Amino acid sequence: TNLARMLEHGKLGGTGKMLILPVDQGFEHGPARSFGPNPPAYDPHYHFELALAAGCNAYAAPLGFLEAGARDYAGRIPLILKLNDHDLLADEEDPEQAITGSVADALRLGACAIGFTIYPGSAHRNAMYGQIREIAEEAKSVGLAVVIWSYARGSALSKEGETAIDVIGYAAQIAAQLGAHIVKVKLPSAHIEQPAARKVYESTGIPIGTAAERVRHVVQCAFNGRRIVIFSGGAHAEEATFLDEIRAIQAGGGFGSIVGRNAFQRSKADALSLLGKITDIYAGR
Ligand code: FBP
Repeated sequence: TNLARMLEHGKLGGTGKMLILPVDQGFEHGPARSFGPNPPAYDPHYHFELALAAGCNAYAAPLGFLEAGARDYAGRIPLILKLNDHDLLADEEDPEQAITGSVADALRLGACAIGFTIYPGSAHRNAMYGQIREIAEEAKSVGLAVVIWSYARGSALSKEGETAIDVIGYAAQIAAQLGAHIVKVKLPSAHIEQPAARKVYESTGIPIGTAAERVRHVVQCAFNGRRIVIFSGGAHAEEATFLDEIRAIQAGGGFGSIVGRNAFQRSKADALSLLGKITDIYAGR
């Protein structure tokens, strides 16, 4: 029911596609880097208003931001409570996340889902897999949907490897196997990181030449479309470039996008215009 609430809400409601506003960057990247380009975004209420005005399916944020808007916005938009977070204050080759909220918090805030980041490729990945296994069991037992941010990074991977097609496909599979209803990954490049995988991609001719083909392959890796795969927006980009990525996700059978910086780092008018264009692409208009 909670998954349906998200799929039915907003301007994409009923299309099977999703557009989610995630605002955990204040924690993940720091407040000035995140909100400095558009200072009204320091205010947690700004993001609720933006998600509502854009007609997003859901708004995802850590505990503090959701609590700061709970009184004014409760029940107006499906919420995803991010239950773990990572900061950039210490330089580390193998990142891990701190648990920053609970399933009880998600219920208290009326959220539809919990969100959790894993870092396949980090030396700490197995601890994160164990944490989400336990948390997902608890979340599902009370009817909450599970959204996994599956971000490959860590000393096992090159920088290029973090978005390599084999690695993103693998990250999507791991999140699906960990029980995610919604899997969130980065848009993959044509790079292949692992030699063993390269052999298979080359010998079987898996089509990965275009961005749309790579999206299709990642969806295939997450149970052939039986799990919802959405793609992250990434750092602030030119509108034309960004919309080309959205068209590739749509053409490749992706389920939508989770767009943070490309939304709240623009003025509200520009963000609403961009999110409107994204919505039109996913709605097939
Ligand atoms: P963006 O659209 O801003 O990329 O947001 C998506 C997101 O997953 C955020 O939830 C998260 O804070 C951020 O990306 C992580 O990005 P990075 O790769 O820089 O850690």
